Amino acid sequence: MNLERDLALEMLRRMLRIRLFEEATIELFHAGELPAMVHLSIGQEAAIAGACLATTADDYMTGNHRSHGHPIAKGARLDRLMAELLGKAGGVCKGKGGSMHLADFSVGSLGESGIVGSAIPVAVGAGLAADVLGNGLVALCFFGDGAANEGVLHESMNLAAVWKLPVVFFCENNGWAVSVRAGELTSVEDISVRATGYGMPGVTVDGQDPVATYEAVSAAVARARRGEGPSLVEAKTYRFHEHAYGLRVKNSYRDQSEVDVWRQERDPIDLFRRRLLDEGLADEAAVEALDSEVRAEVAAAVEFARDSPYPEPEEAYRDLYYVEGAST
Ligand SMILES: Cc1ncc(C[n+]2csc(CCOP(=O)(O)OP(=O)(O)O)c2C)c(N)n1
Repeated sequence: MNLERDLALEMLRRMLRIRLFEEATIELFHAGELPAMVHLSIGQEAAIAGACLATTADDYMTGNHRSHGHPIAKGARLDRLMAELLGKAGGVCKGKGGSMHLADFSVGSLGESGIVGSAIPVAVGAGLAADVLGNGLVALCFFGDGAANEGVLHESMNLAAVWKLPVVFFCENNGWAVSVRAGELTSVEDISVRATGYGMPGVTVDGQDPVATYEAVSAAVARARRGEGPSLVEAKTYRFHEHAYGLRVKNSYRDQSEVDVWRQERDPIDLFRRRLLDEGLADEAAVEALDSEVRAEVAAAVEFARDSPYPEPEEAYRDLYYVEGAST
């Protein structure tokens, strides 16, 4: 692909936003300001940024417990996301969702979820809505290799294929489900081959390359918009931190040398920065300026989150699903 400078810089910007936003959450965690553990996407930024940039801000998107990268890459405001992590009223969900339950409808982000696999049928529902409304929108559905073994994914892929719904199933295969290696739980090497069983195209790409995920998702989005139905894209990637930062799972399940190789040789941001410089798409000054811009954006987001008040106690009773007269 002949990479254009603007798109390339936007890919780098969104990857940096995820990386620096999440590094700030680590600091907040250690300072005792973050009330819970967080599942970090550090290491997986290229997969997410490339996929989201292949959609428009109106297209729908659902995610999972590894939850910050998806709305960030979809274009959500960092300040309101950070406020949500701190449980503040200025957060995208008024401080009532927290890290694992981010949603920002203004950029098509329908929600993340701590229940593994639970947002997958939501994406299919969004695809059905787009089909019925004829609005031309597509639903991008993120899930992990662990979720790929949940029955709900298979039911969802089948239904989306039968009804030719505009859904892009996107598997972030980071090789591990908490402490279990993907190969111990999954019957195939490439999860994308499962697409054949549902009569849809499936492809595996390098998840450390945002251009690879952008191209694969662009093709899937184009097919979906033509009314030809869903696709499955698998990105092989790696999470650099423990399953959840602050959970203190013993890291003995994977060799430190494995982590070191990915961090040192397969860091998506390092690789892409080098590519931009090598291909003359940006010079050192442009790359450094982008880094400073995103650092300032993240610092402002932390300040906004700190300054935002906690929600009033009555907020706990608002935004609930309640049916008048239903038995309890
Ligand atoms: C239905 C359900 N089962 C189990 C869990 C516990 N759990 C949380 S994350 C996770 C692993 C998910 O692995 P994967 O889908 O590969 O995503 P990753 O964490 O690697 O990004 C499990 C089993 C859960 N939250 N929900």
